[in-house]
Amino acid sequence: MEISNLPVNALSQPVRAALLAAVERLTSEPELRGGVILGAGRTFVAGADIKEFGKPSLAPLLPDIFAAIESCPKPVVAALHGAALGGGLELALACDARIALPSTVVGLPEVTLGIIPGAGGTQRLPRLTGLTTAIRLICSGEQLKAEAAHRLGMLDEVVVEDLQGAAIAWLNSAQAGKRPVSAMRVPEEAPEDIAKAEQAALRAGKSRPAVVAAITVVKEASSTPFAEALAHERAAFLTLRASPEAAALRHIFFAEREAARLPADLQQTPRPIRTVAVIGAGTMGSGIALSALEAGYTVILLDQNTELLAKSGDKLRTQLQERAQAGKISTAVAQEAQARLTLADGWAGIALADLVIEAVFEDLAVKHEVFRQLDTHAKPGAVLATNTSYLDIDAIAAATKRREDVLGLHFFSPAHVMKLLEVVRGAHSASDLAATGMAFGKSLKKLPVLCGNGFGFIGNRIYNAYRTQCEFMLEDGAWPEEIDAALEAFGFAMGPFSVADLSGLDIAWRMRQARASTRDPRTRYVPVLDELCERGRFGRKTCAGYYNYADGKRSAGSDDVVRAIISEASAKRGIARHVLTTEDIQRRALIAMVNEAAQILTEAIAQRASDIDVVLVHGYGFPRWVGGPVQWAREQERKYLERDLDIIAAATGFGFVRGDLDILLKKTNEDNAS
Ligand code: HSC
Repeated sequence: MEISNLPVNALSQPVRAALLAAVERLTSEPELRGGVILGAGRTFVAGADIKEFGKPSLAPLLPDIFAAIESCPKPVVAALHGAALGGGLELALACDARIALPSTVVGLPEVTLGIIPGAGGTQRLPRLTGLTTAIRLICSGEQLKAEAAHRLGMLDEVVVEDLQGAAIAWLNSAQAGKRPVSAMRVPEEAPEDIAKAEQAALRAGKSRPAVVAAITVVKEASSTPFAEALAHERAAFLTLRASPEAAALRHIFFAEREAARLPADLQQTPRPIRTVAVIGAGTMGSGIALSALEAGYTVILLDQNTELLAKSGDKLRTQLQERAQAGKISTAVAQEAQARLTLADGWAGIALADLVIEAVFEDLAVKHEVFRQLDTHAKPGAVLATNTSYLDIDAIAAATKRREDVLGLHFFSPAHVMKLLEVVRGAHSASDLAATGMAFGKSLKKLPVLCGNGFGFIGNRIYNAYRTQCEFMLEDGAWPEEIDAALEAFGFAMGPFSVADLSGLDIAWRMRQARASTRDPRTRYVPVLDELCERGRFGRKTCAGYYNYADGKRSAGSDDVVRAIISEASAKRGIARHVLTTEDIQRRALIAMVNEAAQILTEAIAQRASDIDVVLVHGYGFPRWVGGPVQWAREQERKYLERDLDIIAAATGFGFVRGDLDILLKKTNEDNAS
């Protein structure tokens, strides 16, 4: 029985119908002695068809097909290659044996879509692995390589070749026979171990509804008859599937894939890249170098500070070794990557590079000096990329005689960890550069998002609007800890003032100073950050910023100095400080993001609304389960969005630009997938 629904053999309705028919044939035709289920193309089965989730379920349903496999009197074996995920793994668990290639990955990632396994996974997996492992795997959505899954009892055999032959051999072997997993008993485990697994899963999964439901239902595997527990699983699955959280997670799943698509005129052959030069051996440059080394590129790391260069070189070699020890890469890859790294302290070193990425100090004059050198030393046709996070790409490109080769590649820190990459086209960037930047990003296993050139591109521009609104709220009456707590309660990984203290207030201070001459004095400007910096409070690194860090951890609230600075700012502006509720804070911060997102779309800085969500979720700690600011706005009543826009318009005063909500709220074809 070969499942063929490329590219990933999702179990959409026609596939389910064909699979059930095949099982019925196996049951009824006497000459058939057993069945093998395998997937066509590059993978077994990636699960249920997520595109069907917004619509009513159509028969036959997976639980019914799996019941038919179990009750078929002849043995059925699943032959797994590529991925067996979600409903794909549940299908395999309904079979009598599971055989896989070593490269196969298996898992139940449903919680990442805001749901739980709905076709028996919560009941069959614990019968093979025990409750503690099942809780850990189902609540995290972790995907395992075949060997690891075999050790846990999820697979019967891992074979290095001839998967189909191995499956047939199993059917012909003495051990072949019916052994439905549903008839097995869950292995005994100590109640305190189960409780520990439960607590750990809740902590890691932030007690999201799918995680809570998964724990309840998985535990039933050892206490409730199979059929009854299966009915509870299905009910929980259906409730969760209909929730806004699940819709948001589906939205971001498809948005991530959509972000990779370029408009037709930019779908060009990428320039070949083998050697990458990184200019600047600081934290960002080293992180980019590490990513490129791991992806197989030859890397030249250049810095004129020879001491820093040597230190970074040593650190990179150590990091590669550590990543091999942690099993993230193989020892061979680590050794080979070390050999591909060259350190250079002079510009001549970059002559061989196909791509140069500068990651030097964020100052236009410094960038100009670098790009003048690139003009002289880089080979013709090399891509000249800047990692600037908010400067004008065209202004940077003006320092070269080859503006067409200049591109923005905005990495996020730490660059070897963060998946997001903004690929920024300048006005003069050649038409093959977008494809080159996107392909390079994908080769680093990043999530590249195409952006137009404009202050802060997509992410920093929206974050800037959000942070500015939070500063207004400081002046209006809220303390830093109230704003942080409200936004953390909404789901942000960290509130804006905690983030500012962590990244260092001096960076924002320098940027403000650089822009001071262009700031219209009529615009509302909150001087709190400048005052803090003038007193040497740069955040965590000086043990004081918006908060105190004197004893190593963040003080619960802001101290008297900070409160005095804020109160003085309010008084100077003539504001009678007043209470802002958690909801006031959340809505003002979010509408500021939404308003900026609408402008970004109008200005075509973002290709599509869903790209904005991808950027905010992956680069700025926006809660994935809300789906991003655009998805959030689409869940709100229009009249409240308009009301909130009025509130921030009044709070901002001079210079406020109201974004076009229509353009943002309109669902486009690509959004309709979810
Ligand atoms: C599930 O299975 C629930 C079950 O418990 C069943 C419950 C039933 C209960 C009934 C009770 C009443 N569906 O990622 P790629 C598309 S939930 C539809 O770029 P890769 C994807 O959009 C599911 N489409 O490839 C893309 O389309 P595009 C649990 C799916 O090689 C194309 O396929 N499973 C799809 O980098 C290629 O995808 C998961 O969460 C799906 N399930 O990665 C696994 N999966 O070309 C989700 C993919 O138009 N999938 N597509 O852009 C993945 O993690 C990855 O796609 C793979 C392949 C690792 C499979």
